[in-house]
Amino acid sequence: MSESHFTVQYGDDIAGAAKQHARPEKSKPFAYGTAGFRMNADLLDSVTFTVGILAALRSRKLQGKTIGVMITASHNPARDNGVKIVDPYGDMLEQSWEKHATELANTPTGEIKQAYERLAREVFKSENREEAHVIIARDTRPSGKGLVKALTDALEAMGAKYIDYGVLTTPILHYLTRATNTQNDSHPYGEISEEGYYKKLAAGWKTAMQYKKPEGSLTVDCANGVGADALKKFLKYMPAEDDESGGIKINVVNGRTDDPSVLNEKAGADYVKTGQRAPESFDGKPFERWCSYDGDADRIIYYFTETGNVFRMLDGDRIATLAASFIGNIVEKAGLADKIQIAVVQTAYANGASTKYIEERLKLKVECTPTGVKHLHHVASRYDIGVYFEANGHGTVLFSQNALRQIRKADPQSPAQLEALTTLQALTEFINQTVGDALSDMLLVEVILAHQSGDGEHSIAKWFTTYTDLPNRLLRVEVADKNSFTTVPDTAERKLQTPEGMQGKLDELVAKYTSGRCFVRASGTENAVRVYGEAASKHEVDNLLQSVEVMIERGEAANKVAQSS
Ligand code: 16G
Ligand code: MG
Repeated sequence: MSESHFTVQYGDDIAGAAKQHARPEKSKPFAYGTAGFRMNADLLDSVTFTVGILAALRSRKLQGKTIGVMITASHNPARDNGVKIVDPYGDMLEQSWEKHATELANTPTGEIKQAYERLAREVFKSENREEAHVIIARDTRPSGKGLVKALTDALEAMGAKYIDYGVLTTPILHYLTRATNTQNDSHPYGEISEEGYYKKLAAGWKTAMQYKKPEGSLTVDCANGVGADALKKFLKYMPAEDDESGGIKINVVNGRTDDPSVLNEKAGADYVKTGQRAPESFDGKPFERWCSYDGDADRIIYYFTETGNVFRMLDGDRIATLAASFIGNIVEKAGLADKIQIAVVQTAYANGASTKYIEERLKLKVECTPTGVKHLHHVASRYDIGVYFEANGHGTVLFSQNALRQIRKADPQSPAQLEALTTLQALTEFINQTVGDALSDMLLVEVILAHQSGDGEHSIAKWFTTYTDLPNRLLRVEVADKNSFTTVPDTAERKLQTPEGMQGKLDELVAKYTSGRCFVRASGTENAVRVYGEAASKHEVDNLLQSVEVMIERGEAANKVAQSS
């Protein structure tokens, strides 16, 4: 730590303000995890206060750029809440700052001022009198309002300027953060308002759909969360349902945001994905398109039933393959294939069949990263076009400056090339460049399906039959200490380092199964480990996962004996 002796500005009132948001004495250590702090809302007041301190500090460190703070616990039950920081271009807080967030959150209330000053010295290196700017939004949880108060009390004590945007989806807050910070650039990201976001998405949609009419209707399960409010507002900017160019009928279900107790209850992307089942209120006729958002609308899962009531789900892997194949195709049609490199970024949870399809059929590069949007986003941003999705439905498509330039300056040589370029340009407009976004991803899927419809077969059924998933299962195993499960660096969580010897045993087990694959990692959000497995048949995968569970439980039992003797 630097021992510089410059005067640390601001924060004089921080000690007094902190007392109003005291850290509970006996609380467990808090950690800024995969997606910020998330826990029972009753424990979050002091944590959110410290996030306010850090957000102001981060803004000053970045010459007064605007930092976003989102208060949400996504798909968790209504009693939980969470808080996370958004960096100026709309991506997640830079990883090296996560430890600062954790440290401040764990500082006893009486020592906050000293901790702030120590941290300011460490990160600023010299005196800093920048103005700090922060914008705030929250989801529909009842605890959100009180947490915003904790946050703004800290911002006021830090002398930061802030705007509280009230209830918004997570991706809209990310959008606003980037729009605010790029307003004076040659290509501003968009108007700095919630309406600006809806207008940008609707304009892109209209351009992409100018010659198309989607087949049938789409029904959206909004998990009784903030996505419902956003979607209803957004629909006012869309072409009329019966408009021949781009008109679409969108029904909203599970859109009750007036009753917090129903948030994420038997509904939403997580409910559908983890249970591989339809949400409450589902009454889809065969081949009708449905999708589910999660509680803060940054995840999406599609599904439909086939005749005979067979439930078919299209998860993040399917959206990634659909998007990569469509975008690859129009990039080629637009004559840009040799100027724009496309890659797909997945995690180890991606079904092996999707990876094989992308590599062998689409002939695109696949990268695998650890779990968590920030990791995928980071890698995807290295490519001209980076398609990234987690199987659970988090994801988006990123376009680099080079890709945008190539698309802008391309000179179409035929009507087909013009159409491909126009569609590509429209995608760059409405696909959220900051983070996965259920609303924008939904438009992406709908545009693609509309472009692929028309030969008599239902476009969603055709999408489903592109490849066949390998049978797979995900298990959650409770362990005494999930931190005793660590993975080898740079293996994207696919190999265990500890407990010692466990990976060897796992490899031996997996080798016994046809097309077997299995990995174990500690959850970043719960005190448990997750076991994911695939094999050629359902019977084999069930058998494999059962053996792995027994192996982990034996390890735990042996550990217990060793500790008590
Ligand atoms: C968080 C992550 C999500 C990840 C999940 C894994 C964000 C915005 N969210 O919800 O991407 O898939 O954690 O949870 O990054 P796990 O570590 O408990 O398996
Ligand atoms: Mg979410």
